[in-house]
Amino acid sequence: MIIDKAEVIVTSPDRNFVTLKLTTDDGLTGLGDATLNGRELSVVSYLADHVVPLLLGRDAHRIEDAWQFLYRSAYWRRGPVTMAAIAAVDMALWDIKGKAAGMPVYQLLGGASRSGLLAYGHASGKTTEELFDSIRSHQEQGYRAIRVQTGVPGLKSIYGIASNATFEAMEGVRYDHEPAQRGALPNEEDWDTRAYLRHLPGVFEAVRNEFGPELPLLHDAHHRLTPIQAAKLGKALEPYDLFWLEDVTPAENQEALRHVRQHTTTPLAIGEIFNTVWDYQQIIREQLIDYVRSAVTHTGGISHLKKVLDYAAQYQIKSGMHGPTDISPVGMAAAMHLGLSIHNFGIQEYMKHGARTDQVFQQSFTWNDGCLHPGDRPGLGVELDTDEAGKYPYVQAYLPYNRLADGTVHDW
Ligand code: KDG
Ligand code: MG
Repeated sequence: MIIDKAEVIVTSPDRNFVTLKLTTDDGLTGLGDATLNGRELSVVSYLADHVVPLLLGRDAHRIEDAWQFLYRSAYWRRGPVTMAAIAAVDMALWDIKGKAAGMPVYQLLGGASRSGLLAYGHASGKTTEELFDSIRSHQEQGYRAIRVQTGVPGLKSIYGIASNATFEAMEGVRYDHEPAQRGALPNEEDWDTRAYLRHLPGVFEAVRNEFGPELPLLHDAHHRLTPIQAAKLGKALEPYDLFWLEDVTPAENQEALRHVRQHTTTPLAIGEIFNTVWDYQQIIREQLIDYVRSAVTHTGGISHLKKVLDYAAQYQIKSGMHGPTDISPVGMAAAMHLGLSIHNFGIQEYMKHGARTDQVFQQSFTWNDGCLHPGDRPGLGVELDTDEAGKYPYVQAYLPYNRLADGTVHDW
């Protein structure tokens, strides 16, 4: 089973996606997601210019060997671009192996450890009333776990709050998701940590009063706090029994989590911007987190993220794989196969893709009673309609960034 074709496909149905498609000499195809939100074309070049020539003629069965070869032979290790490129190759090879075996990938990973994957969605509102409506609407769509993001009085526009899209292609469409806004420059948003810390506990109190004690609630602080601010927030939210508090501090300083941990029993989740097991080494060993947030797409694929999660399992740390809309349906399928098979599954993030995206990527997953299942088609269960994909060329897009009132750039 020799790889004799490798194509890098860029499409922008509702947003930009980068997909690697491998074809073997016996006609099997495999897909891998290489989407890096706001920096997509750097991965396209990494794959097309440097990886595709190395793949042609290789044995498609040798997944681990391909991974080690791409990681070690580059000499320059780690980093989001490298690891997204390797992830795409890894996913595509698992997809091919599944098709060759006539089995869904989760069977190759050891079989199902559960019947479905509890998933959480993103509710948000500028005001408490809007937030309640958004929570109710998510419950109507079947979600049984909800991330809560709220506006903060005095701040115009902050991470995670739905608004009406301004770019032409999605005029009037409400998004609760992760907009790399189409345009030549990133949007500027504002931030004030003290205002946020004053406001947030009251919002969670109101949500608990309205929706009761059972509903799992999550919140994402999106890297914006110092360790002591994060500790204060974790403590203040303890009465509202969060499922997790995510990305409280900028993730690159692993030691910061030790300070947070010493002060609060609110469960902590981190890792959506991590790329390898090395980023987790200390926080897993010292049990400073409760959930691993990595996406298959950004952490070297199924093979590498499984190693991270197996390591985490020794410390009772569970998965909470990243699943915003910037993970393509291929990356989501990979997460579902991995999540279904491992023992230490925690929860899966799930934001629905747009209708055009669902036409480009034909998928086989199911959504029942708040749970995802990848389906039983051989491989990952996703096929790419290249004609549909071709209708939507790449559009330049950037994630927003933050400035404080005095003009200082702040974590977004
Ligand atoms: O591209 C950036 C998004 O993936 C990120 O902002 C999403 O924080 C995120 C989340 O928890 O889904
Ligand atoms: Mg996040």
